[in-house]
Amino acid sequence: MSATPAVKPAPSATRQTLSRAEHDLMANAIRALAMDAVEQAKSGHPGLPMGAADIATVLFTQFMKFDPADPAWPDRDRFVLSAGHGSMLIYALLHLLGYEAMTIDQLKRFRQLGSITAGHPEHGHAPGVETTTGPLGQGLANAVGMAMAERHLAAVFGDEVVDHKTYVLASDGDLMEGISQEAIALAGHLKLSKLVVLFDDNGISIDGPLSLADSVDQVKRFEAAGWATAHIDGHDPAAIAAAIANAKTSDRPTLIACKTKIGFGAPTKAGTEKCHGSPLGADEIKGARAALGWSHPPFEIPADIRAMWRDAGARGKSDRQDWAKRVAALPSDKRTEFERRMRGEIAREKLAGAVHAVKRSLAAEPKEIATRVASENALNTLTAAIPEMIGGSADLTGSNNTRAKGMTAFSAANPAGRFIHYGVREHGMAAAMNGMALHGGVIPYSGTFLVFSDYCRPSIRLAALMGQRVIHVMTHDSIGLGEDGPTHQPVEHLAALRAIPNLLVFRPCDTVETIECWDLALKHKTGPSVLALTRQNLPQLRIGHDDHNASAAGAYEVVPADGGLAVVSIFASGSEVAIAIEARKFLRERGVHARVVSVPCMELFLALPEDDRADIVGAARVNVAVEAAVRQGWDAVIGSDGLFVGMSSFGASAPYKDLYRHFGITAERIADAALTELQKS
Ligand SMILES: Cc1ncc(C[n+]2csc(CCOP(=O)(O)OP(=O)(O)O)c2C)c(N)n1
Repeated sequence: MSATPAVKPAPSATRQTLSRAEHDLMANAIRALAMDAVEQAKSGHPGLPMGAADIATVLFTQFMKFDPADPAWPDRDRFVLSAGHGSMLIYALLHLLGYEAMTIDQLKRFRQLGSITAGHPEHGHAPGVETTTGPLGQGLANAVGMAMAERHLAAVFGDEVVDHKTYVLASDGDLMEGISQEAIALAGHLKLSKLVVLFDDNGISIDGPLSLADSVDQVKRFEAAGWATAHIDGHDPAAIAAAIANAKTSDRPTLIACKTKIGFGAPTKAGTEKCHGSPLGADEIKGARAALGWSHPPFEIPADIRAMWRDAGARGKSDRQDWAKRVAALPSDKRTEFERRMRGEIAREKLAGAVHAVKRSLAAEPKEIATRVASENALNTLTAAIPEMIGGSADLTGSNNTRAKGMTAFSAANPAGRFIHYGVREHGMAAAMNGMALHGGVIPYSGTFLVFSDYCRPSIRLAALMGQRVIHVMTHDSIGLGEDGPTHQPVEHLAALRAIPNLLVFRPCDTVETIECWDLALKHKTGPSVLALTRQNLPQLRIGHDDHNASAAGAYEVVPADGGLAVVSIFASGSEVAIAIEARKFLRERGVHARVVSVPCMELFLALPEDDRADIVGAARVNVAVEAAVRQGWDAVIGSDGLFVGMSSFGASAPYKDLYRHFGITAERIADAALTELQKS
């Protein structure tokens, strides 16, 4: 054990003291429910819950602060089952502890359509499930974000109302995933002392013994990242309790490597990959019941064991009531602000005021700047009005313009800081942001280059699946970034992001659309957003003040056809809107009337009622779409017979104007393509 000296006494007043026999009965209840539910579902993972039952029993009976009567209590401790395949562990716990929604019937319907006991824990299904886990490593990285949010809010509102721990149960697979390195390095650097990772060190994965593929000394790895560590027998309740009690006094995050036997109790399969991910089978279950001394029928928990679990579930009630009194005793403006932030409700008038102010100044003084700079300008006003916005960047801060005026860096010494230097860790950043959003009280936004959305993608997908408001600022959004070349030039990324359900992908065309898109992203409470922004300067296309958010429709006519009905409609996003307007001029010189439709957000456009969409698309003889990216997705706007001017290969290294010419994304080319098509029809 290399934990640091105590800084605070470990609270023990509310601890449940159990004899070894009582502990075993409680842990075996988890084991029995796990093997029975997996057997009934004919699918699932009994090994982890059976192996980690002792750890979970100690944690929940002696340490976790929670109240089943109020699963969303803001000051509860968070428990993240990062190894989501072991979902029956958390479902069994929630049931036994008395979470009302987690009935025995739900356990009987494990992994069935419409049950809250999904194959892997899904946030929003069962109260008590803090985050959606399953993709290994994500839960651990989410937990880092939760612990960061806790530190920040404690610094802002005081630790009398924000003071909780984040516990993670992580498996070998979690720790083998690369994302874990980013997460633990960040947590160690930030000295997130209220984060405790319980490592289910069972040495088994799907293929067999870990020795097939891994020989990392995890304890040393965490130590190298600045963590306190301990190595214990994960079936010894006293050792588990001592290690957690010690972790609670650490000034650093703690890893507790718990040596366990996967499938503990299964007579022939325990300790092997055979119990990782399939039902044990009737004979093995019979043997396990005998070995564990559990003679009760499937899904039956004897009243005395249930009562012990319910006692554990009742422990937190008085803590919650005391906390509610402390919140009530806050000065009323602080309390109102705390409660508003924890509800995730933006102060609408303040947001409207900020957007109005930015638009007014743009109307007074139009600007020809890159949308990344327009975003920085917007952030200077928005972050002043919306204190829950927590920015950050995976390095590259000066390039993606995400640090607003006056934002200090978040650090161990300054947890009130609102700008997070994530380091070169896009994967860990995006996952931590999900954890922050799930924690509540903050709205995280990030910065990196659009091409590196690939490194954030797994977490963006999970944010979309969980319906979490996280906002990714992704700049250098096309070949328009120029000389850095094709490694840095996104081509397929807009299409790939647009393919993720419940994600809004914004690509504003100028300063005005940029503030409008920020407004929409902040109001999109039920999912993530990406703002794709340029490196190169763009003209301001919207002149004059208008409080109406034109971008909210996803697409709108930015320049109408003059002198008659449009025979050509040109649709474009971002930097290509100005080029489309130029093409319209060429066409007019040739006597062809064209209109230009800006498409800052395809998802919002596609969500409109059909008639509204038809109005925006119009009835021109030729539809052309222009975007410095691949065509995929645009057919939904222009039809499969529409023309597309964009990219069909990777980019190249050159000054950006040369690249636009080289790849034919020019006003002349758009006009020529439209004219050729008109001649055909
Ligand atoms: C990113 C990711 N890759 C692969 C999987 C599929 N998978 C589920 S569990 C697992 C490994 C199991 O080993 P371990 O994490 O040690 O869990 P245990 O066997 O101890 O239950 C894998 C590869 C996954 N869930 N997530």
